[in-house]
Amino acid sequence: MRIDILTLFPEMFESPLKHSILQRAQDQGIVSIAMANIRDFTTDKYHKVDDRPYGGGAGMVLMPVPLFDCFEHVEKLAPTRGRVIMLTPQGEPFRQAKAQDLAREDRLILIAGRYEGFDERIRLGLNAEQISIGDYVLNGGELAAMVLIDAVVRLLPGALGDEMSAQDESFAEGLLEYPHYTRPEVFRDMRVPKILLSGDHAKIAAWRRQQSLERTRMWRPDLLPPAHE
Ligand code: 9D3
Repeated sequence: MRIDILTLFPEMFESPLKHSILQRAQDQGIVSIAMANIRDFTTDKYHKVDDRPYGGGAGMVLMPVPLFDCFEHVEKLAPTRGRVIMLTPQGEPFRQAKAQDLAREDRLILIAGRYEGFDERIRLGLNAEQISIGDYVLNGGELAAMVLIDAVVRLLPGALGDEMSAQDESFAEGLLEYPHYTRPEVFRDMRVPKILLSGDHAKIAAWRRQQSLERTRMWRPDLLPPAHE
């Protein structure tokens, strides 16, 4: 997969992409990630990328011209356009199913904004999808783009060890995880549940399943199908 990111803050992406799974996936050629700085496509003396909104109001709006020039440059860097995604607060809420859907693409072009928003003609002219990562206010789209990349890249074949990819099915299934324990057997008067030491794998599986259901009902009832009556 190739991922291009259009941003005003390419440096924000450096550290997250340099660690752990994301670095290894790039080293192994599973994904290649490139940043393009929207400001590099300005032609005026002040490298201006934002301007005041027509009709008035607070805040500034990302101008369409440098963004389109940046996009047209980036588009040509690979043979296919893939999916074009703007990170915006009014986008579709990002979920695991969307991550799985995006992981099947061979290219993504992500656009991270700043200021009050994008000039509407950016979305219309690029026919871009919009994604939000949740109902809280960020300072820009960069961290949202990184969240999306993190969730998608770990789903690419080979990005994780095989042992973990199987485990993921359980989250894709929509339940919270059962509790985990490791050594020591007693820590500050808290014991590891006896069943986990029993060696009875069928009983352990049943206990974990029941724990998953109980925790989901307690902490994330919204994940369960609506109860009848
Ligand atoms: C007062 C209106 N605000 C909209 C909620 C303005 C506004 C706030 C924050 C406009 C842009 C932003 C910057 N946020 C993002 O670019 C963003 C975001 C987010 O804030 N929350 C969740 N997902 C995302 S994806 C991009």
